[in-house]
Amino acid sequence: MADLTAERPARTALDGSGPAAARAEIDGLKRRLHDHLRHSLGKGPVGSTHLDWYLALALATRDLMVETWMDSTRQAYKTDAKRVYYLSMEFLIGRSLVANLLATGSLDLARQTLDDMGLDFEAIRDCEPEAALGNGGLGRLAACLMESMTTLGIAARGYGIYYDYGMFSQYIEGGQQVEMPERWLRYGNVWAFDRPDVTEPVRFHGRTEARLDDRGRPRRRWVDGEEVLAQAHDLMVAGHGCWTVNAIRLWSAQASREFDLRRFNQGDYINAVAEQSFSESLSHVLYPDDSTSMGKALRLKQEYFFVAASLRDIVRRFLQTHDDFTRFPNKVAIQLNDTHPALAVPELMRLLVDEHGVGCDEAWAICTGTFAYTNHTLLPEALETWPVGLIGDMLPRHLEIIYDINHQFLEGVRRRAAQPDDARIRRLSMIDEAGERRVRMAHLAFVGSHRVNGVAALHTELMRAGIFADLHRTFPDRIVNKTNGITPRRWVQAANRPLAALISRHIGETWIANLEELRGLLPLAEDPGFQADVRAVKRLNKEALCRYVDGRLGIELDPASLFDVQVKRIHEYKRQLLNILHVVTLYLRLREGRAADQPPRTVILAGKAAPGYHMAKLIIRLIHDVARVVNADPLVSGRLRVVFIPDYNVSVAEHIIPAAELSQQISTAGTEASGTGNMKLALNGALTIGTRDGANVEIGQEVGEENIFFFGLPAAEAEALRHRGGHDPWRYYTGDPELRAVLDMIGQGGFSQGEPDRYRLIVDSLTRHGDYYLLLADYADYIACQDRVGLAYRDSDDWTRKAIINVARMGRFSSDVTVADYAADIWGVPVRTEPG
Ligand code: 26W
Repeated sequence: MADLTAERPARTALDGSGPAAARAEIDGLKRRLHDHLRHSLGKGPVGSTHLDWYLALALATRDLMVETWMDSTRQAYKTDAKRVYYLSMEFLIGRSLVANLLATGSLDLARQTLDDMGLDFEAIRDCEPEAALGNGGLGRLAACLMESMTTLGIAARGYGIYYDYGMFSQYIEGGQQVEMPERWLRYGNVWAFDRPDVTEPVRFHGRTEARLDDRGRPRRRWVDGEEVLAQAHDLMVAGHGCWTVNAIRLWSAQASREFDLRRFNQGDYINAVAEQSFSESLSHVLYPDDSTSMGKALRLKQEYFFVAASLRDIVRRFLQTHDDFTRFPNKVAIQLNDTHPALAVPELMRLLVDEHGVGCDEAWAICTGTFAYTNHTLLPEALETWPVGLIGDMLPRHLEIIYDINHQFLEGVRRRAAQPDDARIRRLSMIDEAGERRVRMAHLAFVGSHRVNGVAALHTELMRAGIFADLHRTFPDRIVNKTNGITPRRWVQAANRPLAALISRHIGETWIANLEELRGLLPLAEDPGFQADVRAVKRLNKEALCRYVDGRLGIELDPASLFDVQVKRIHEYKRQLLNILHVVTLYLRLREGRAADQPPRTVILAGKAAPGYHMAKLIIRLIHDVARVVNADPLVSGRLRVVFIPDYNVSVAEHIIPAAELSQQISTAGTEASGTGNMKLALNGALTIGTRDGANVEIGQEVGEENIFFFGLPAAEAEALRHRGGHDPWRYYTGDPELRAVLDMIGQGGFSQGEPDRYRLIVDSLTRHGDYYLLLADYADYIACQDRVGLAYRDSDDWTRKAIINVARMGRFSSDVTVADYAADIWGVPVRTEPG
């Protein structure tokens, strides 16, 4: 068999121009590393650590990107290109070294140079702290889209917050999640250019007053209150081949000078310093919750903080080359990543009307021509609303503007309506008047945008029929679909080197920038030689994961067993619990000798629970208790293992995903907006067991029903069962002896000896409290489907054939495709189709 780890030549190095040229490149990089070690880090080679070498290599790589960055910026100015601004509270970037080495074509060179110096590339790579500035799907999507925008040559910029503490680290103690803060910036950040000279003042509180402008027209303005400074930090993002480099500009909070002086002059030095650090605490920490909108004032403050700084930056850049705002929507597109930046709508209105003297109607046309909004969730508890009182106190002028916009909007609806319909007006309003009055951020974002998109076809359909039904009737062309995607650079080329090399050997290398070319693998699906190579790649990746798990957890896994993987945030709607019900079912069957036809299986789970989400944390504990009992039972040894890999993040995902064979995407149909892990896993050759939810539906359409394992109620039926009553979980419990045995074992302490009630809450939530996510309704079909999976796995040629078809048909889930669609349909910007 061919050498599967062999790497293709790179653009800049070791390109076959002979051993002398290769030598010269290696020597060149060595010199640059030593140079950085000495002049940037103040160290000599003796006694330098892995971290020092990481920093030196990262700096040398950064040097390769800076020139392109300057070029890209100059080019955008020269052509006055329309710019795309992606506003997101979260950018879940992960590590950057390997991604940037690949983009600059210097990964092979770096490896060989370090080898040559007797240094361990992997150990050095792993010194990089994780840029975990996000919770999960939404933040990771932002990172993938930024990479693809850059690859496609779009003049794009991300805007967000430079949190001191990103996502917490998850430790497991006694089977339970413990959260620890992670100071990811403790060694500085090589990839960020800190810009103490680029600051924007951001005001909070104060009051509004009437005034006359220079032409005597009545205006309002926002005065007094307190100011915080937003300071810029620029993270470079390289596109594939490093033909374009863009930046993500993240803001940190600094106490303002004016604020300092006022307090210090009052003579209270100590308290003044204390207050200073209070205002700087604004950007300290990412809210680690993606399940509920908690309504904390600090969160609202963060939202306005980064929106206000970003918009000032955007407007200033626009005014450098334009004298008035008429062409603003032709030159600026602003994408709102969920409602978290929705205050951008009233803020841009305020800047235009109050500060730049634009008329209200014109300003509104500019706003709606500029903004577009992406919705990422249908879960009612995750939809943001903020109390009117809180906004009025923190942002008094914005509340006035929101009321004005809402008034105009509802008046328009009334005028156009054949007959008045107060209930409809109440449903459309940006203000929820039931109980404490609250601003509905989704309505604000929707009305202020010219396009609103869902992130998978089913999700978009459900938006039109459900939460946005009334708005959709009012603006029938506004909601569009933009199915999510993932960047093949990080998720195959970097994470799965052996698979990338194998693919390139057969169809050349251009698939990396044009993922649809993977279809070229289809004829090979039947080829026994290729099947053997694909299997060998998977085996290699599984063995690597075994070493990783053994190294981190001291648990030995069997690389010959079926690697069954569910990795994502822990949430009831994602139904990790259903997975566990299957594990326990299989366990009981194995103990009773009733699963002889099933292959050995390793069930791998990973994911974080929001710190305040009790049920999710209890599920993590149950996973550990089940793992402990199952893994220790000699009766099932060699047949079933369960492992929870702690602290799931982008880097951990890069270890797990290439080794997965079965991808579990089992959310209750109608609850997962899209999912992107489903795409990563299928693209790496895992088969999916899933519900007809989110992008699973489209994955099924692409790979064909015979190459995916669907089960469970479809969204319409799930919805009908749930909301029109009729779901009687008790009936399933009493009617299915196997299910009953499983639930009894969990509920009566079978996995929690000494504390039989530990999982009472879980079992009761299913059997007695309505089983909101319909686990029991889907259980029997899920188990039957898992049985089919097990049998299918035993025919390893056919399984591999299916896996190849999955890989070959995943092209449309490249984030390049997603971005090209946003560019054409929402932003109105051209994309590059050829490199360079
Ligand atoms: C306000 C608290 C909060 C914070 C974040 C609520 C909800 C969120 C996000 C919308 C949760 C999220 O990450 N959604 C995920 O977005 C992905 C990218 O579009 C989708 O693939 C996932 O299906 C969706 O759950």
